[in-house]
Amino acid sequence: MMREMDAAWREWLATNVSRGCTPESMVEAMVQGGFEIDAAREIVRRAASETGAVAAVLALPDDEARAYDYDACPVAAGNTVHAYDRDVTVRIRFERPQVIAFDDVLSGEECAELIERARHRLKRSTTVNPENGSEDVIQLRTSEGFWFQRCEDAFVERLDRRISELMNWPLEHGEGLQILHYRQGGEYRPHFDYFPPGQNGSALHTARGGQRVATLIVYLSDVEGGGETVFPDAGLAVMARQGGAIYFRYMNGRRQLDPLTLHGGAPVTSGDKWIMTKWMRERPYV
Ligand code: PD2
Ligand code: ZN
Repeated sequence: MMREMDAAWREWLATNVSRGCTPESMVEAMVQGGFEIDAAREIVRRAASETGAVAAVLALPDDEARAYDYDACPVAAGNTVHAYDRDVTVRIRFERPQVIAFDDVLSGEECAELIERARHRLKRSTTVNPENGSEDVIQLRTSEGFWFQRCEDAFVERLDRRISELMNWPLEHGEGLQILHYRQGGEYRPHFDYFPPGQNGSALHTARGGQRVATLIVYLSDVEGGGETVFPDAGLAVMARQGGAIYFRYMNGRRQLDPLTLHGGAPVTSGDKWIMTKWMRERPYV
């Protein structure tokens, strides 16, 4: 029997459309995956021609979208969360998708120190190529980044420990903190932070630590114009505010992945934007 679109293929298509893959390469991959060539051409043509292509491809039928089980979020309940050496204020909790906005995760001095440490060590950001797992520079992600080693010194260790307690996920499951800088015009088009299952490239990245389960984006600067973190399918936007952060969780206890966590960094229209990202894995990241 010929293959038909399911949630995994929709997600694959959305990721590839958003990354700007050529229609021919997507059709070819789909044919290799068992689709009839005319069906594959029509699916790709429709996906690529629609405005807001990513959202359109991901618009799952209601019952499929509901299939993600929103089990209990590990982040502690309450108006403030005690995280290692700091009390962090909770601003907003959103249940579907699971998103939490915080104030004062970092002090102004800590934000400034991180920016100063990273400023001279930035490199153009890359994106995982879902076909082969390589790290590619693409137009859909126009920022520069720098990775710290986990707990590389006392300052970084304090932040790693605070963030681990805030996310209520083991320190050892965290990737090193990443600093990102966007200049005016910089953006990060909508994507998933998890590695799309069933894609060749994903296996390479999940070999160490397994799947990503949750993200914390900390804003190191205010942004004069634009630069909000957007969840297009949830109709949610979070403005960057120095020291504040946004948490979102996309893998539940059943290892399902939540497509509503599609998110992006809107274009910076004025000034620049600095963030720090922590990605947590399902297993120790060693
Ligand atoms: O800069 C952002 O707001 C942003 C948006 C989406 C960062 C990331 N994703 C990321 O680092 O994954
Ligand atoms: Zn992201």
